[in-house]
Amino acid sequence: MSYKMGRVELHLRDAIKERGAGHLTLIDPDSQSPQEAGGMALAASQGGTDAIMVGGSMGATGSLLHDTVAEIKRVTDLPVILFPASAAGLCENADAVFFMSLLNSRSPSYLIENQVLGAPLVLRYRLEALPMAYIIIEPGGTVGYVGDARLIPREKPELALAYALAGKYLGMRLVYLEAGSGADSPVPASIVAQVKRLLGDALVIVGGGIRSGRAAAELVAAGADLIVTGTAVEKSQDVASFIFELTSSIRR
Ligand code: 1GP
Repeated sequence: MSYKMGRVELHLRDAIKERGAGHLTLIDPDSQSPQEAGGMALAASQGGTDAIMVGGSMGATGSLLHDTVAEIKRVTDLPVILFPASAAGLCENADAVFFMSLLNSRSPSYLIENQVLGAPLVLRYRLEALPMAYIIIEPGGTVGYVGDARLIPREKPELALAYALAGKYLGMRLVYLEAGSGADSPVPASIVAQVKRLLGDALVIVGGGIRSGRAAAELVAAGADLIVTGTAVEKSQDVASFIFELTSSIRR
């Protein structure tokens, strides 16, 4: 039995089919006020981003999470996809959730326990669940530490490939290759290329340390379907122009 695609996944797949690749803007509720988050989301939508991801390794929970999502929904029509660090990263006013397992974690907590705690909430909140393999590659940053990941060495694409394939055989239609927020350099293009070649129609999401249109374009040329940027958006003085630089360099 496979789990059916919903509206948000179809929206992402349509964007990729039409334009070759998509862009996701990551907003961490812990980094600014809900009003500022709304301003970033509005500017990101003007720059052509395809959806807003909301989450963070620490502190992205409770009323701060809820109010951040509410403010983003108030100012844009873009889908809001939760990117939770645990079951506490769920809230009922988002559209969807990356329902993910951190496949190279040592901890049952990130492999399955939070998913078990979160699943009844996903159902109750009527969130669309996007089944995703989450794989952390060196350096991994905060999420690598918090998620107790056995980081994949950058020069070992075959290890990333084995994890991605395991995710595919488990029924996950998305795979997220993560270098860690603020990483010095993104996931190597050679890893992205090998994973995409083997995974075919699974969506390959790449994030961590992507700071320019050029870096994003290189990853898309290698096979990335969706590019995630968080830190560089937070630091940008002109979010709409920066997102436009990213989206125009990854699109056909
Ligand atoms: C983190 O991959 C995301 O989970 C985004 O990373 O903050 O480096 O853009 P950045």
